[in-house]
Amino acid sequence: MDVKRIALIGGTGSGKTTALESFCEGMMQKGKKEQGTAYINGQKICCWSSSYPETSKELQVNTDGVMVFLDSTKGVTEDDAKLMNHLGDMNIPHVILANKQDLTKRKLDVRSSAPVIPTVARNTKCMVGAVETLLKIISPYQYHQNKCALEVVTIKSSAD
Ligand SMILES: Nc1nc2c(ncn2[C@@H]2O[C@H](COP(=O)(O)OP(=O)(O)OP(=O)(O)O)[C@@H](O)[C@H]2O)c(=O)[nH]1
Ligand SMILES: [Mg+2]
Repeated sequence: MDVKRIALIGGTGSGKTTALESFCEGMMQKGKKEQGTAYINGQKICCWSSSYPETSKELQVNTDGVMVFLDSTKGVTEDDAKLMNHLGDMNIPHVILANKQDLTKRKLDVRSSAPVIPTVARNTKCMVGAVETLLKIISPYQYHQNKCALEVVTIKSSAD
């Protein structure tokens, strides 16, 4: 089965672990490194989190998409800006999460053409919505196919 690999990257305390816990099952934790799996809209995803300073080498080989976590109470840091530039330059599909929106309504100065999504990490619905946006960017066709397949299953089971 096709599995999309998604990295959650951001500064320490930006909400990566909280987010993973809100929508992943089978979380594996090794010190600060963690990994989890989830099914979103019929798509299996494998997610892991990573704080700065991490090299971006791993990203290019293993990653289908990235969720950039910004702590809205802190604003955009130099590391955040560097990461967003890198993702843009390398054409790596990504979304930018302006997290902790329950604490501030501050508008972040994000210089990127990627979607900026306001989030609250422990809100599962909000996080699933953000993952769906990323899946649509990774492959709009596959996203649509998965959704259609799910609808068939739902219609079948409601007819039983
Ligand atoms: N109010 C609020 N608190 C949040 C939100 N996201 C995370 N937090 C809190 O912020 C703190 C840090 O969150 P973590 O999820 O541990 O952050 P992290 O990105 O995993 O941090 P590192 O593992 O150190 O890199 C915790 O106390 C969370 O409860 C949010 O959206 N709103
Ligand atoms: Mg963490």
